[in-house]
Amino acid sequence: MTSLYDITSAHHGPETGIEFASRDEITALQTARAKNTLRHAYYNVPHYRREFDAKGVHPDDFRELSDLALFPFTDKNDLRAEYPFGMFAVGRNQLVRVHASSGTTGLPTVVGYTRGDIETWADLVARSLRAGGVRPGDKVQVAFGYGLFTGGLGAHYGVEKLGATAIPTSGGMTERQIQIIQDFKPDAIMATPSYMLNVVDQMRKEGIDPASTSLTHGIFGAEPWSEGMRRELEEGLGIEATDIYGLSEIMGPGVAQECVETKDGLTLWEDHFYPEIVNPETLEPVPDGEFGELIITPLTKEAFPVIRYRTHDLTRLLPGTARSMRRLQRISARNDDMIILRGVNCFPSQFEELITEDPNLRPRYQCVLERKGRMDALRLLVESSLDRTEDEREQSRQHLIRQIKNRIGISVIVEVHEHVDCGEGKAKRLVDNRPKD
Ligand code: DLL
Repeated sequence: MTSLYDITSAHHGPETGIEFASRDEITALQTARAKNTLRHAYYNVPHYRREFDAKGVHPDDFRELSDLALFPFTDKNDLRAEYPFGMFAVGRNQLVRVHASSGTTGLPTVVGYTRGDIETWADLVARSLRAGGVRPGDKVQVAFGYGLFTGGLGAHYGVEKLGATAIPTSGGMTERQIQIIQDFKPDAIMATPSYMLNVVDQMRKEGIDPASTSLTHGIFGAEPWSEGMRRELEEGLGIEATDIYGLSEIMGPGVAQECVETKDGLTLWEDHFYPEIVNPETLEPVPDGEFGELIITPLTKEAFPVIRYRTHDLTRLLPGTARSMRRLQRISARNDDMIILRGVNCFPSQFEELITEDPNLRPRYQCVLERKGRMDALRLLVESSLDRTEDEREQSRQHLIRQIKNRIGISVIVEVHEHVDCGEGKAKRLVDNRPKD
């Protein structure tokens, strides 16, 4: 069966082909594919038929990319309302896989893939791996969780598609991960950055120098991380570390990937995804270069087309560098993670940069929101580096309080602990213990 979206025969080799296409070529491809996607959603998903009709728009109203702004957004709640399979645009006999994302509250969102979708996904992860410096023939340890989460299986198919060897360790069981690294000698590893930090620390505990392993490349993502964390992982492991982005509702990992030669943000694979940045309050599109919420319309999805999906991820669009497609600045925050403390807005990731500046501290941390009397208070739990004295910890604690006050503008309670548990998959950075009223 040929794909619904076989509009070009663009090939995906480096230096040539679509990754280096001109803006005009990309725009033409996006326009044709967006039109198909709008039609596909309207004629095959009752939710979109209803929403477009209610808004008085029809796929024929779409002529150029800016017309996409006429169409309604899709949010997680729309997907939940159709739980589990109501948003699928193809019959069950065409569906070869489902994944689900748990989210923080409520029902999971369920996503589906045709054979064609799985092929496209594998292609894009293979392309991402190549951009991150992985080559055919390399061994790649996949330490993202395998299961309903898209990380493990999504990465796995991409590794195989690239012609590399997948080592599917999945997440967790850190001692076994380390044994496999020692024995199988992988060239690259894929994991959440916070989990990779666990692996590094465990190696040190076992007396293994993390820089002595066979690893040369790390592809990290699925959660926000900072330049400080990149330094920590690159220097600790002696590797090149790049950032991979994606979300299950759009596909999974491989929507955007940082190029190893520039490490300047993530190239968004624009032949398959159309990005917009909107003001998170007004939802009006803002120009490239301005910060806001990322909206994505996938352009080639068969089983699960979504229109203008609200990612809630905050970033901005930058011009292409290593590739001609536009880049996303590193995603350091989600608008639903925003902490408003006595009128000052901040995000957990802002603390990470400050924490990584202090060699006595590890970027393993958690923000706990509490109510003290009538006031909200923020307690920041941070882990200390191995073998630090009481004095060193106390100095670091006081220094961090001052830095947060000076650079972010809020007063927080800081506690330095020997161990802070943030989980083994995506790190849980924010715990809200305020009474619900
Ligand atoms: O996390 C897919 C993925 C797996 C991406 C492995 C990269 C690697 P979800 O579980 O649906 O999918 O979560 C998606 O995670 O909206 C972001 O808030 C966050 N996220 C993903 N990648 C990054 C990243 C996968 N590189 C949500 N930087 C997204 C910051 C990220 N946040």
